[in-house]
Amino acid sequence: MFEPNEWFTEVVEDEGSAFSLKVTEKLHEEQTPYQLIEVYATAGFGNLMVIDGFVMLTSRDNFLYHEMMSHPALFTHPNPRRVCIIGGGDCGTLREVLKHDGVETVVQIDIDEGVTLAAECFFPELTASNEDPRARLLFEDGIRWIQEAPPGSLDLIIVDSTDPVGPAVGLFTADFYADCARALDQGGILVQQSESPLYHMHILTDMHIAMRGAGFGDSRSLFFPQAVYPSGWMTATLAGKGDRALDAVRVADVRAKSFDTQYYNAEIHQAALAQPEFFRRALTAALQTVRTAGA
Ligand code: AG3
Repeated sequence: MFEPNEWFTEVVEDEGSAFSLKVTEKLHEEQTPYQLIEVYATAGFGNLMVIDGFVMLTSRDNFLYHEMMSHPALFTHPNPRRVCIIGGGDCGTLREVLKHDGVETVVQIDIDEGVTLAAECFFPELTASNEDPRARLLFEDGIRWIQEAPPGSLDLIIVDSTDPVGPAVGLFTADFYADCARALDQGGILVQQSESPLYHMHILTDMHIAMRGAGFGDSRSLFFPQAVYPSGWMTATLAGKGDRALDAVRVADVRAKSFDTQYYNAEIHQAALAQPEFFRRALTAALQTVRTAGA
């Protein structure tokens, strides 16, 4: 049973590490058909949402993740109009996407309506844009939705999921990326949360290999801090359909943007593209293996 003024801890057994937040109250607990959702009030980070024991977001620092999951891709694509978010039920990514005036439609497909209902209650600042007429919220299987999407019907697909365990496993597969590539128009971009470069290098290399194998011409990871996720360091990985390089940031448009951000700007975007040496080596070696095997 939960006692006030205890610590919520997410343990990463394999790495021998843990991250804790002091909690003052348990606000919500619900076992949905898909997962266990919990919400706590914390002493220093505002509200905390936890799914199946994993930290999803806090009021205090979710801006880092949600801005980096949305703006880099939106400011790389030359003219993103039709956007789809797979997962993202807390609506933080959706809010950032809707800040772009050029975006005409955003369909969000999260399998679990419980996440959005909890966000409406405990993170109302994230769901405040949900009534925007450009937004459509669906609660169904995002993998099937992408399979059924008309070819070339999207400019940007954002995969804002949990870790690759449970309902999200199918979102980290070559088959899913192939369906995304088909649903995207020429020049379309797929962006997916890709975990910690320090802890999950294998997830990152597998993801790049699978994205390229699915027909994406380029793939790039962006690095950013995220205090509340394992290791405190996070990545988002972009895959591009077509020839446009994914480091071609629309810098002038970022500088002229009509909305506020808390983290993202042109310098952050360009800096986030810089690859640490260990990452570059591991990725080069992994992609080399695939080329050799394919030759
Ligand atoms: N999506 C990323 C979850 C990864 C966190 N992993 C963990 N705590 N082990 C979160 C959804 C926010 N929109």
